[in-house]
Amino acid sequence: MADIKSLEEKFQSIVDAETKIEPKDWMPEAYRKTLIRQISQHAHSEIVGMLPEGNWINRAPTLRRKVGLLAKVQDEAGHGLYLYSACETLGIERDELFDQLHSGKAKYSSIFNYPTTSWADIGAIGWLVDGAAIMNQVMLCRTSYGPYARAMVRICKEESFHQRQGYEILLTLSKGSEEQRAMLQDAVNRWWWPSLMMFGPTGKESTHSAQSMKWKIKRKTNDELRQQFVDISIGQAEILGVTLPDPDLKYNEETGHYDFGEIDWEEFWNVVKGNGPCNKERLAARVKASEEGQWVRDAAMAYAEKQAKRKSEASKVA
Ligand code: BYC
Repeated sequence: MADIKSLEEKFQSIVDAETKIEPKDWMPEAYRKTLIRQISQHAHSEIVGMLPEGNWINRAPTLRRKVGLLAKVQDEAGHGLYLYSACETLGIERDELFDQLHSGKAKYSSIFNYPTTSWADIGAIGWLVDGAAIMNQVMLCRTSYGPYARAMVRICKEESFHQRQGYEILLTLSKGSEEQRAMLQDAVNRWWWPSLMMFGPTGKESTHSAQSMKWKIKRKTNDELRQQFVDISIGQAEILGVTLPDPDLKYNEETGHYDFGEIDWEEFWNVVKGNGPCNKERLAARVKASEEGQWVRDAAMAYAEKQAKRKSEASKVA
């Protein structure tokens, strides 16, 4: 027992000194579990996050828009793969992670359970959803676990391209016809609140925050990041000529930040628990893709085994 305590103290001093923790280093079991939970949820979010946008690839209004959207969705698949790889360094198999997603045991970001009903939604996802994601993920480039921090550096670079492609779609709509401006406003009205929910629960409801901050897995609280996101979005909304759907949004001279209205936490928890508008559809799509792709994985495994066998036979002969 005393040994564990001294190992934990040493671990904390390494974290406090801003030295990265690497896969083979000793780490508290709870640190490992927290990371597996967070990194796998993040990976699942990237993979499920391809679905709402994938819905618009063959309906993009121009070839340029289609190419941009295809590249973005492809990047998201890549992000999922870097994150699953980072997660595997903590001693869990990818199949187990997939099983957790497909059985509904693992969470993924609430935001991907909302439908994309118009082209403006693709712009709003880029501006607000990727904007919120970057706000949260920039701090993760400095997270204490080395493989996660390194994966996040590349992810953040790509996310900023995503955010700009979305904002540019909206900027174009903002200069368009009356119908296009109405479509833009409608998308912002629907995506604003769910984007604020992406940052997670407030205050003490955020059960993991205190420990994750101590371990420097998280560097800022959900509320700090949400506030930063609100502050930065106001000027961007003005440029687009849209209003944000919150009558309580007001600059507070004392705090130097924008006050905003109460988030509908009942809606948030409902979506997190699987009862959002698209939860069932999203999971069913992932399960179907996994089942239909089984033969590809089987063929790849059979090929790898054949190659390994040939190599070992060749080395016996030599
Ligand atoms: N949705 O103690 P808390 C993207 C859960 S992908 C669902 O604050 P934590 C993108 C939380 O898991 C964006 N569940 O937790 C991709 C916990 O439940 P469990 C995803 C949520 O982990 C494609 C409970 O609530 N980004 O960028 O300290 C296209 C208590 O919460 C949510 C990441 O995953 C939610 N929104 O903080 C476009 C970033 N929020 O696990 C864009 C990495 C909370 O105890 N993750 N919960 O059952 C994080 O930074 C943190 O995990 C969070 C939550 C800030 C999300």
